[in-house]
Amino acid sequence: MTSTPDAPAVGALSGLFESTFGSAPDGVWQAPGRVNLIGEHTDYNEGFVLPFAIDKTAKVAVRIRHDSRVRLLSTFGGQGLVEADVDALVPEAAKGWTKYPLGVAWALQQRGVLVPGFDLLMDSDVPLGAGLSSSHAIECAVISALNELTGAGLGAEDMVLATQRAENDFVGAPTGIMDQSASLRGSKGHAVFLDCRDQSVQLVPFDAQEAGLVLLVIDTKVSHSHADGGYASRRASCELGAQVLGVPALRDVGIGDLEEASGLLDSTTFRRVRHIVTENDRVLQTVERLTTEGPAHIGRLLDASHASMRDDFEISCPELDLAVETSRAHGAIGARMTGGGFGGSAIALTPVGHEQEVRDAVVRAFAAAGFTTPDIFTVTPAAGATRLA
Ligand code: GAF
Repeated sequence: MTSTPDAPAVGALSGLFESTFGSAPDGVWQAPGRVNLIGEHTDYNEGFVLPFAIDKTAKVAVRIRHDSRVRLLSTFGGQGLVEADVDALVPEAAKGWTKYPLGVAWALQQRGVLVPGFDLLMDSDVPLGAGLSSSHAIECAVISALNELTGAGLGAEDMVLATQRAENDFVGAPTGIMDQSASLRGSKGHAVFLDCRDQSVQLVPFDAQEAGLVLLVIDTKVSHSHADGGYASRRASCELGAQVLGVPALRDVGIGDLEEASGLLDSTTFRRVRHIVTENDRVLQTVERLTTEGPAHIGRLLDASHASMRDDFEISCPELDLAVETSRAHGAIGARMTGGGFGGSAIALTPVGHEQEVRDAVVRAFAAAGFTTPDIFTVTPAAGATRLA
């Protein structure tokens, strides 16, 4: 066994696996959730994103079986032991968290990988439904395990595509490739600048602390699901926009093309397109500023990104807007909702000296508005998926 800083957690998970399934796991893998610094809904438009992996992870202990049975247990979710037959997996039939590991097994099969039965125990401290990609963390931990244990030998790019297939065609959420890429390809101290057209990655140093800042995550507790209609309808608008404008994807529309586009598109589709086009530009500007000047110089871009999602893409909600506005009013240098929207979390880039003031003000504002008390914590870029034992 490899010795890791997570050794107690790994030991506990292995012990529970052994007492549940009768013998030790073949190994333990973990994969992180993510925060997206900027670049929202640009991934499925073949554009640019800048997420990073966080130090909240899903962990799976897995043992390959010699038959086709799958036995799944998690430390949360209250589903108890769930059984399935790996040779009879049916898209959209699985319930709760088990659809993610079963979806990964199914997606590997679709690529021709022979997946035997397996026993799997999962634990996770990525908050569920908080827009921090808890589902992709599970999928990335599972694919890391099954990729190794089946000898499939997929590289990171192919694991990203397989987990996307699991989400799109097994779970039923028409998501892009950002979250898996952050979880599988993240690196401590860096944001992952991903070109979603060719999956090329540049790791961009992001050290808020060095700049006297903290990045606060404000989990609004408004839970969301990308299998609901809002995400799919935004994606459909983008596809319509690209079709009318005669481009393969909105990535191919520049800021200079927007004036002409406004005459060709209905007003809602135009605003959706304008968000994607300007957001791609903001990602490129953020990378440039992080590289040349540092995190203290990206606040205005975060603010503009939020305004664009609120007004043009219309994926914010009153709780996210309140978190962003209150953070800004109490000293944050930039704030925006992060992730797919319709709930989940906001981020606020805040000078260390204002951290407590922002936290207190947001909690007070939520109470005054009658909203559920938010959960507020700091994040820093952490390592991507790895084998722990
Ligand atoms: C969700 C999706 F899973 C991502 O692919 C991405 O589209 C994001 O919403 C919005 O940027 O997290």
